[in-house]
Amino acid sequence: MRSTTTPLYDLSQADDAAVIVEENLNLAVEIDHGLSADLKFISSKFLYDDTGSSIFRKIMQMKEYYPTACEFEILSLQSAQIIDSLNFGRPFNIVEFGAGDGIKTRQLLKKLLETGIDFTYVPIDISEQALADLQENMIEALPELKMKPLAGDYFSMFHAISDAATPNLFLFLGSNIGNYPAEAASELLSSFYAAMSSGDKLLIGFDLQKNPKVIRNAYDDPHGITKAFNLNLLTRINRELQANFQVSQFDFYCHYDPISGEVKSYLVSLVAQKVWIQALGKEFSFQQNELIWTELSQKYTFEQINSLAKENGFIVNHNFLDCRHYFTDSLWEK
Ligand code: AVI
Repeated sequence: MRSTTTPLYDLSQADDAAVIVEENLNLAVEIDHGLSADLKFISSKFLYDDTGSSIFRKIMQMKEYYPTACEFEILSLQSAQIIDSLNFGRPFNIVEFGAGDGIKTRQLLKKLLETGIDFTYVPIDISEQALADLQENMIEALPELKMKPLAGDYFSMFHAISDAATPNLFLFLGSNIGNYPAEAASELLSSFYAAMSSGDKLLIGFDLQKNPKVIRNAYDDPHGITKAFNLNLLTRINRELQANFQVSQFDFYCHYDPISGEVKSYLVSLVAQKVWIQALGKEFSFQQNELIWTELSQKYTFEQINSLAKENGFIVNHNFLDCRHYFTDSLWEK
């Protein structure tokens, strides 16, 4: 029901909003923008609150969601070859963007420790909690690992790591790049490039185009886990922005287009409805069957990977592949 009290965030008076937790202000501004658009959207970065992160861990365990198993295989079976290709010849940093639970990365780190190479692991994540959990797990599994976790968003972390004296291997795994629309993906890659020194490397995960049914099943999963992952966005907005989305009045739809390589995920309004967001002091109308676009998961060809590297100034050293050739961890050099 519509409330008559004042909104928590008057976005026209953004300076007065300084007391608001910055993260919630970002959420408020972006939700306002996305739900006011002709084709409504919510950025996929908001999928990862604590509940969303835990649902995502379940997604990664589903047999239909092959990217995790493929990348785990690459990092388990080919870590020696990856290490050989680094060739830094002196101590270096492994800087991981969006480290998550670090289970896949651990395979590479373990091998490096076994070979006695001197390196420091620098995981970067926006969530302090995720970093604390990661640190605890890593210390337990690899007690001798040198680790310097950094909490913050990628862009604000670049200055903290640009120490030209120590070579860096950047890790951007899990096909996270696929969640960025083309222009934003290029912008991120060029920021990586700018933060790197000549000879630094980037190991970046790309999900490859393959039989469309395999891709469709990974997202339109029969367990409803990906649906829950998407619906949780509405629960999050209800909680953090004091909204009254009736979650049961929304469904999930996703679609893979093998021509463009895009998986697009949506929430679907099952009925004509109005939703009040108290933090914005605004009501939003949804028509029956109206969509909210929630995520892009781009699938790539090798030609696209090579041109992305080239356009952003990188040289492709090697594409490490899983046995089914579903996924590649591509090693790039500045
Ligand atoms: C994190 N990211 C690469 C995943 C993907 O495949 O786009 C997130 C995800 N969404 C639904 N399933 C998994």
